[in-house]
Amino acid sequence: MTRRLVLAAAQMGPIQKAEGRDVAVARMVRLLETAARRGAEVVVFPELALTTFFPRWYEEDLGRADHWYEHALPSNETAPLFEAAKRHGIGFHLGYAEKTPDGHRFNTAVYVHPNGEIVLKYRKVHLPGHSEYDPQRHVQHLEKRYFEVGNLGFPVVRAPIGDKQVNIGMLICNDRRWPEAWRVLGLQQVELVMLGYNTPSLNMENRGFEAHHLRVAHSHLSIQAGCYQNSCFAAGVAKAGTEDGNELFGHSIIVNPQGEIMAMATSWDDELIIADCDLGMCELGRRTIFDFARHRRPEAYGRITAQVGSEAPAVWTPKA
Ligand code: CDT
Repeated sequence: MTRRLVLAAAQMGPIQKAEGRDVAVARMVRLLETAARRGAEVVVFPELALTTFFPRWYEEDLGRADHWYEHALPSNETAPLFEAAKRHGIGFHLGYAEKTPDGHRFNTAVYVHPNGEIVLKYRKVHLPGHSEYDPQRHVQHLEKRYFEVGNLGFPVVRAPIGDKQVNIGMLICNDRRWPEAWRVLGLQQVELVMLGYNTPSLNMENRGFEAHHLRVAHSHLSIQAGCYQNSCFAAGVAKAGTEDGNELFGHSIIVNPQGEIMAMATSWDDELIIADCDLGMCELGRRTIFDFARHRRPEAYGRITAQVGSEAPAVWTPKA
């Protein structure tokens, strides 16, 4: 029997620093309602979808940043999203800043069943940027200040979406650039990777040239390779446009297990893209070129987990 999943990626336009969660949630409810009208069974929202991308703003005292975090889910402010999902019978993925009851801070994503239950939670592992104010940068990227490294690994769960069971996993933004993260999901037979991002159009490290047009290419390259090499679908969903003068590049995509882009956003605003995904497509790679059980050679991969930074290779010199 064909297992078809109608998958929606809800790109979001900018959210300004002064705008509250009510503005973001109202926009998300509209996107979710449109997704439901168009027959989607799940809708994927971006990383840190409820606020502006606040790690660009430095706060000396972490306590003064508390207002950027969710302390409970749902809350009064996010409840309308949960209610809309229930009303329309559609699951959703949400990225948000999490502050736990015992005071830990994570860059987190959840997949929520239409009944409001949290099916899967993931906390971002690869945190880019820096932890202290960097005077050399025009714009800060303080994820290492505001978040701890995720402590849940890369979980995959088999859970209902619409009327079928789907193997669901998640990555958050910078994670998409790390093949190790995709492979850990692939080793759990992931079929759908939900992936939100906020990526600036310019590399703000500002210590070397990076061609502007390659920023989007690298994002797509990473997601397409991850899907192909692990025989899965992904929804890569951006927060896009100009937040308080800082541009995020958008270009949200839905990708199939052949690494092909099935749908792509064309605006830098709130925009829904939808794809009809035949989950059976995950089988081809798994049975042939990426049949892990037959072809993987973990005995040769020791460095992947034994080492963090790269090491210089042995030097060859001619005998004569
Ligand atoms: N949010 C996030 O992870 N953004 C990064 C930007 C890195 S620039 C410090 C990304 O990899 O897209």
